[in-house]
Amino acid sequence: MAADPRTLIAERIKASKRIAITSHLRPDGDSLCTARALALMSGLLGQEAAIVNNDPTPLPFSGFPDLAGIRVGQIRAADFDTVVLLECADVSRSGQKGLDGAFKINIDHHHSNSPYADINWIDPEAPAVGEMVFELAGPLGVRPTPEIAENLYCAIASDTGSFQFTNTTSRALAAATELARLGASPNRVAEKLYYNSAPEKILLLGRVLTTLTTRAGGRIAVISMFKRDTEALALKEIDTEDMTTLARSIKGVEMVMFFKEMAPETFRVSLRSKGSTNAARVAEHFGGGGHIHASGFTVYGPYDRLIREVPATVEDLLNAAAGGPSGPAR
Ligand SMILES: [Mn+2]
Repeated sequence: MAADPRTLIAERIKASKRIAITSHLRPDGDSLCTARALALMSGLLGQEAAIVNNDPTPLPFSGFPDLAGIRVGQIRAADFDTVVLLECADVSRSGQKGLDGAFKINIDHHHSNSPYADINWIDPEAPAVGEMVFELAGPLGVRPTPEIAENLYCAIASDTGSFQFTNTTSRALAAATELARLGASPNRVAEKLYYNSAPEKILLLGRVLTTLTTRAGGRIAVISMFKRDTEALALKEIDTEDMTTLARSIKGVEMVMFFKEMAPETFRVSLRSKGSTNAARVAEHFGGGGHIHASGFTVYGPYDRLIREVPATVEDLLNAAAGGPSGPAR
């Protein structure tokens, strides 16, 4: 029987002096807060740990003082003994180019078909990579400080949508309980994650929600955002996920189509779906791609025409996938 990857990872980290931690392109709360927690844990062991991501930290995480030390750019492999990749199905997901000769540790809670690293720990049953790194505390011989615990809690809270998504398992809740015991404050994390918006963002949300229409008997919700809205509010960086979430909260909605004007007559369409409604298949029809519940594609032309034609095509695709116009199989 192969050795427990947690033991192997702990041994390698303890034997290292300088560790680089990176995560996937467009990093999320799970990968960012977990990277910070792991850096602090290895700091307790006396190591230098740097967090280096290819992409900048997005809102709301860019405002977290705890994550201010994250570097944006490329890892110089020669500067580190070990590179830890969080939630990267392959090296290219990290956007890091020079890692061929580096000793790599791959920690992921998504199915990954290429165990590309020197040590691979893939646990698709884990609710978040934050929960996995919490499991490393024992093998590493560190007791998480309140700051570490809060970062791990934040990772799990963010990846489970505040304990609402399907990955909200007893394992997620057990880790959250233990992390709260170690000093994480669920209220403080919720304030940072969800009660941290710029007023302009809420005004933009208002503008976007006035565009809401539904079709296919209420199964599809369509919202749009225009450049004039973001420009009028002088918003540089926009987090649109909760606009989608609000549209998706409508009873009976199975798919949200979000039209975002990128340039004149150029619209990026983000799709979010639930249940068996396949957003990836719809995106592929338009030359885009993604996952079953999150995908996107780009369309070109005048908005008035696109908003008539594209949702109608999507409705046809959903009906065809369901085997008829009566609705999808459950
Ligand atoms: Mn995750």
